Amino acid sequence: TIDSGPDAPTWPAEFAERYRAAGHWRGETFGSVLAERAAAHPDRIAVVDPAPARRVWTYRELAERSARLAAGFAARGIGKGDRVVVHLPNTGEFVEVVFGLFRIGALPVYALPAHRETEIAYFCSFTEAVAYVIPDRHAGFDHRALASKVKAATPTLRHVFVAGDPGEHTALSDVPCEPDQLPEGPAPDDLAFLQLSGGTTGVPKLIPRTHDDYIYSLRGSDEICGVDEDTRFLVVLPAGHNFPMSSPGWLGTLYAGGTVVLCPRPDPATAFPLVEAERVTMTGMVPPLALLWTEAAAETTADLSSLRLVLVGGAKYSEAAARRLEPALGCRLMQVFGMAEGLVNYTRLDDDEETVVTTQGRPISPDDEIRVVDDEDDDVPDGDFGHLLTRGPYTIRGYWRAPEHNARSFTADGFYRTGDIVRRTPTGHLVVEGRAKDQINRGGEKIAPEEIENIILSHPSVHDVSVVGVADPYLGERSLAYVILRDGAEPLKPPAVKRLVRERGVAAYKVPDLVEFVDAFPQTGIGKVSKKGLRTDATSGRSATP
Ligand code: J2J
Repeated sequence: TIDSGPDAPTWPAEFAERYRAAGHWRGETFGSVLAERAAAHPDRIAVVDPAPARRVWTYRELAERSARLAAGFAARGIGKGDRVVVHLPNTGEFVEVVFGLFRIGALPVYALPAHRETEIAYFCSFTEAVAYVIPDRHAGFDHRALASKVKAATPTLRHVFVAGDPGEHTALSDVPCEPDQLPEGPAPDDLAFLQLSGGTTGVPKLIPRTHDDYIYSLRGSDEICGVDEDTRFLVVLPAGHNFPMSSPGWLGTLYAGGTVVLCPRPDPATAFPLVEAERVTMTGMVPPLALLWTEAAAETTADLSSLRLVLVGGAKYSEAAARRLEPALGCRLMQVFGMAEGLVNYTRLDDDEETVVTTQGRPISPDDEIRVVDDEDDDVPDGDFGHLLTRGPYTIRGYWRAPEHNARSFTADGFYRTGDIVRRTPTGHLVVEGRAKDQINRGGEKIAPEEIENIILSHPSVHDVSVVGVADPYLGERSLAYVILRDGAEPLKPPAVKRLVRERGVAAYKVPDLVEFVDAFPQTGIGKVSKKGLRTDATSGRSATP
């Protein structure tokens, strides 16, 4: 193969030196952190997996079990820098497996439970993954059959490890072995894993995070949220998502020596009894879920009095909904505006109520650089809105193996173009006003319209298509596909368009909620489809076919 340079741009030496000198990057790795915690408090409970039968991992057990897995992975030829797609639900195996991979410097690639064949095949082939880790069945879906197909299509993929009944693959329980000859672990500035971007393009981009940078974001998040060894954090969102992983999330909780409780499903009927039984103190969720929890709290008989703090983020949380959360749940609210690329903003525990309900917080780090600019990249006057650009000690300098995309998504001096439109208050808090990127934020789940448009375009009756977000009182936005049929083509019905997307094997949340057939899209001056025009059209009360 041709050497096409490094997999991703990283921080220039003078920035790395500055971040080390400031004490942000402390030379820790996930392997060293777990070993230290296990030595300091071996018998404290690290992880609780409550369903179907309650299982617990002490810090000693988590360290021992992940070391045995690391040895087993190494014995199967998996080594430093190798990519492993991890597609597990919120179970103890997820935590063991990623710490096993961290220990040998192999890179987890975090798939979400909703992902299906199209996404998984792409992650495996694009990352040249050597292994894929799955449950046997989850939420009515048999992951082994999907794995067989993907394995047959991906030459690099040598192993499929299954938590549960392996079928034709390898049981995860057969992997562990004696960890007496573990290879040397990764360096602190090595990559730790690849996180998925929300995406604006036909396929999601991969986000390379290092031990140094991610651990700094955990330490900063822990400090802001007051996470310590008494924290019991409930993971209600999928554990592979950046928010429940790091803001402060399960990794932040483990960093602080607290207890992580894995919630199999996010609904109040599942989560509330767990809050009571495990005396959960903290959790994080997206706005639609926060609405559900707020409403359900009035009716529940579960004792939620252990809850101290609920973080809400991932999509815009309305001020009205934010005002109702604290009284309903009897705990503090913190808004969080973060991104898997890096920058995370939190309101603070000592912010007044107005700030907590009307802003999306301020950055973790004094070294997070924030610019709010116009279309020409010139700074707007303080307090005006504009595009948010950011650079800092835990914000990537480029996506993994995506040089052309990087040239567009980063400025020449290394600022990440978030695609968010924000305004900065005099206290430095950010208010998210909108979005310039072509993305739909469906209750925190991100959809790249281009990905869905490409699928719909493959239908012979379709001349053109544009997928846009439309306002939705519960989800914030849902997706609408405007379809222009070919002249004289066989007519299509909305369900057929939805089926086409579903049957392509993509996450269910990407299937258009609405489909409308039109003769033409609104045009802009330069003749391109105006997504903004479409959005206004769709939200102005014109009916769309559900
Ligand atoms: C409005 N938009 C928001 C908010 C994210 C913590 C919290 C969230 C994420 C996340 C994360 C928003 N109000 N409060 O990784 O660590 C939108 C923005 C942003 C994009 C990032 C974390 N919080 N958003 O949501 O990588 O558009 O990360 O750029 O999934 O979500 O999406 P993602």
